[in-house]
Amino acid sequence: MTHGAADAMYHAAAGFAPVFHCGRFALTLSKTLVMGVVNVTPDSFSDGGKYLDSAAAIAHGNQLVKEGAALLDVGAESTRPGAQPVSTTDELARVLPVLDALRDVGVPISIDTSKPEVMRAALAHGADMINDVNAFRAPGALDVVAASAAGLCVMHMQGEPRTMQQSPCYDDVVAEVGAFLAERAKAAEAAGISRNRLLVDPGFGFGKTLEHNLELLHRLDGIVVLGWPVLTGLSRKAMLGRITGRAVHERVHASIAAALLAAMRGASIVRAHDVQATCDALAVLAAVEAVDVR
Ligand code: HH2
Repeated sequence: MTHGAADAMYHAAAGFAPVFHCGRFALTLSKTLVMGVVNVTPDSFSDGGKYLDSAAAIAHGNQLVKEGAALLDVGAESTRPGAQPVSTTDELARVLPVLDALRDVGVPISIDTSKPEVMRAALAHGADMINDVNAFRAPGALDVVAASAAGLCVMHMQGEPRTMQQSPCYDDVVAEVGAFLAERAKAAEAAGISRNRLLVDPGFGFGKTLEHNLELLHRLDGIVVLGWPVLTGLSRKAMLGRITGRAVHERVHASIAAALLAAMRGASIVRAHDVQATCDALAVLAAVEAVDVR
């Protein structure tokens, strides 16, 4: 499906407005936006240790906004396969100074966390969005976010990060991921969160083999058709390493290709480490999609 076709589908879907409300912001999703990644971690698969120091993380966040990021996603716990959990105290000590310093950078600040205590503190410090790779399944998570005006990203993961890549298994990966996302998005709506505050994400690499990831990307329209705007995170991921044979820092070109494919299949937001390159590629796509061929 083309990006334009996906837009048309968004408009056609009953009750769906292509505007994402997150905290202080309302983002129009008429073209694919880039969410820049700020990992305040020692062990992220993509850039672990580079931005553990808050000053480096803050400088990086500012740089990503200059490069064109329409949102920033600040995370303090790696979710890479085999990652060890981080305590609430450590996660807060990493996240809050960076959030405080980046809050007025001019774009929504998303916090990548699965812990309700971290969500609560981040929202009190002015976070505009919570991105939860565990889809707000922790007890109390939905209630914490429902009490705010924040946006939510509900992501699919089979299993948990420590073990999720050991034996991922699906009969129909698109149908199963889609059913899970619809169930979690409806749970959020039942908790009082309006539809225009929700994004769904198939969770590339989270409990999926290369074949599962490729099928999800190939058939992304099967997730878009659910009616919630779709966020995808393919940047620098192992699946791109498997395809190209490249190490993690040599996956920029593959990441751009994957982001473009996701955008062309209807992704509204792409989560990316290489923001400027991703924005350039999406600008070319938007220019081509804007051609009026009557
Ligand atoms: N991927 C990662 C982390 N958070 N959130 C969403 N919604 N979708 C994703 O695909 C996603 C995510 C993993 O990437 P990264 O943050 O670079 O690595 P790590 O988890 O090792 O910090």
